[in-house]
Amino acid sequence: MLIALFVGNYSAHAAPEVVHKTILVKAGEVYDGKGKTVVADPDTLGDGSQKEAQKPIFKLENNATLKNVIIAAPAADGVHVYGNGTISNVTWEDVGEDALTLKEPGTVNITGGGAYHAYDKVFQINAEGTINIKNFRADDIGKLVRQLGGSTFRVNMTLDNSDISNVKDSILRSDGPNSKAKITNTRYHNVKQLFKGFKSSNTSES
Ligand code: ADA
Ligand code: CA
Ligand code: CA
Repeated sequence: MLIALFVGNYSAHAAPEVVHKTILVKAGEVYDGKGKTVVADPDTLGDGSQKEAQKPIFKLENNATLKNVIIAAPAADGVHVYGNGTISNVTWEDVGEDALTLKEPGTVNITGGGAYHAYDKVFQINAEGTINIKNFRADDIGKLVRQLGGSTFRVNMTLDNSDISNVKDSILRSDGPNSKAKITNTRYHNVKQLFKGFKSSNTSES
């Protein structure tokens, strides 16, 4: 009886699913990975190195949700978000070029999950908007959030109730005088800088 149940349902150690073509999550839809692990096909999406112009494993249209997924190596260009997005319980075990990019203006809410071993950036913000990160864990990264270098569109970054360790550069980084950053209730270990490139009056930590 027990054996029959395991054969039917037990998938905690299943081989990762290799994604050959970007998975599109359409506007307003939910992709629930139910705990599965995915990796990119390095030949079609990207090898997860620091080479630019790799393809994402997931592309989220406006108001889409991605949840309960583990992204392992190679992770290519991770997740691209076009507009608002909800990311819940997604873990990047070994971040690729970066983990997630905001490609069009919107608000991204990232709750739970974590990101590990990012040579440079975890969350890349290439459009005006807000990124709220909560109950997150990150370790061995360059930066947790990076507003596109040299850009001055307005970005609002918040980080709450998280645990961040071994950060080579900074947790939240911008070059934009209009962007804001707020960290609350968060533990750090071996973090070089909390904020970089903001007007100091636009940052707060408590
Ligand atoms: C770098 C690069 C940008 C863009 C970005 C990204 O900042 O200079 O052109 O490719 O990475 O989205 O990964
Ligand atoms: Ca990049
Ligand atoms: Ca990228």
